[in-house]
Amino acid sequence: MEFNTLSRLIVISNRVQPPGAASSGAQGGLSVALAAALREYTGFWFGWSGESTEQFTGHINFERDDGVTTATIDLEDQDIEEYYNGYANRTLWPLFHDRVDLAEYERGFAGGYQRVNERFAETLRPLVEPDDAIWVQDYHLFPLGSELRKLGCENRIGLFLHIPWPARRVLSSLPMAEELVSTLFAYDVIGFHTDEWRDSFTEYVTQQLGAVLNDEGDISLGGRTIRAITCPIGIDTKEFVAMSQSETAKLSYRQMRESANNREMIVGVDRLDYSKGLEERFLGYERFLVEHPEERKEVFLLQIAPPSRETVETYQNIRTALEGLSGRINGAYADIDWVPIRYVNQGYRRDVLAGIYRAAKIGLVTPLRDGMNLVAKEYVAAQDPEDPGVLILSRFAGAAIQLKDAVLINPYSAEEMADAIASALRMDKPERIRRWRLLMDSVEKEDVVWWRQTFVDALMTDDRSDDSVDIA
Ligand code: ADQ
Repeated sequence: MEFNTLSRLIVISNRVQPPGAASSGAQGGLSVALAAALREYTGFWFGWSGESTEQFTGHINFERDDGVTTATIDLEDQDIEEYYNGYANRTLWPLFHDRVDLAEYERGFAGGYQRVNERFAETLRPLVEPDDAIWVQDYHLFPLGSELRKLGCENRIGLFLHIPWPARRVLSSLPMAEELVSTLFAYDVIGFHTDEWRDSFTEYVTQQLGAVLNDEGDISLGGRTIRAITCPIGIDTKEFVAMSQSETAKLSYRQMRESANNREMIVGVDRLDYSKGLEERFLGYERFLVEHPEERKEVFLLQIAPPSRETVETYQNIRTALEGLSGRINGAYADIDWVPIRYVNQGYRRDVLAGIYRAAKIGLVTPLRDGMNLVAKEYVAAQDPEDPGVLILSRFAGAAIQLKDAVLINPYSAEEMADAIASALRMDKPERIRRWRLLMDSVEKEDVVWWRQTFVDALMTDDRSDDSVDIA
């Protein structure tokens, strides 16, 4: 069955941020990408406002901003604590990034997570029309599809997971993991950034839940059949390239180059998060300084890391650790006219960021585990085609699958990182241009518009037999 006309697209994510604010500060990759995707369709973007209320009322606040309609609800403090700070950020996020040691298992978190998903479903349900396609985003809302089905929603419903899917053994440490994952069979399509995450999901549901994988690649369990697809997210490349040529970007480029004082700049831009490998990055850079004393004053690292999830203790710990580490490295190697690491904890406008990327000889993107990583793509898009910089990228970022022509490294190895920095600094212009062209081809071809279209096409195409789509 083909659905040729899409009446409306309803996107649902944990947090809805006014798209107009996207240019102004530290937006997560998801909100930047969704605002761009939503401008193309009628429909709306539903989710939490980020505000708290004394008692949940289900009141929806509609707004129209920068071509996108948003519909937001406020949550109670207890919801925020258990669902967002708790289950999403202290249980699922660390677990799905292979940090079983940091994952906290509290029944209260799981209860709050379920309650908020029910609240989302009950509030949203009256707004859904029969022809709407519903696109749920990320790990905060795994049970939402199943809650909507319980309320009689027969629409096409898809889920996109922005973070990795963990190995079966890792996921098995989560209490009630099987029940949680079973609810995903309420969706029609589930999207992942890479084949690795998709295959890991398929392995879990077939080996652990007894789901059946058929010849077409669809997966059946309990009378429901779903399709798991690989659909890597991209950036709004055209917009980012235009932004990197804007007056603001040119000014920030000039200011950076002046303040660099003829030194080469290495740049890192990440939310302050343990998955981004910032400690390992600082240690790899220190190793470079130790092994190449002659280059010390020729280069510096600018690390931009705005704080995120500050109410969660592990995030406070990583901040303290990085302050200590950058302080120690600067204390050990700085001179009166040179500081090896400039470490700043602020968000910047995206056009300012574009100018900073362009001024950097090296983009250093070294997560220990990352669903995709949009910073790597932004760095590529911001480069001067005549004289581009070099992207050093962790093998453990989903982006490494598409960006094979970056200098790929193992971020756990300080030696490998030091060698990569040294070779990137020495790389001649023809080789930089050759690599950059290949990277840019990928960033241009598989951009955010392509991502949205690929997912929505898969969501709207139903070629399964009729009896398999019955709602269980
Ligand atoms: P994030 O973990 O937030 O996203 P990422 O993909 O790198 O990671 O996106 C971060 C975004 O925030 C980028 O657009 C970047 O420009 C912006 N940003 C970071 N620091 C900033 C600063 N100081 N000022 C302004 N902007 C800043 C999650 C997953 C990723 C996945 C995305 C999208 O963890 O793996 O790529 O969703 O699916």
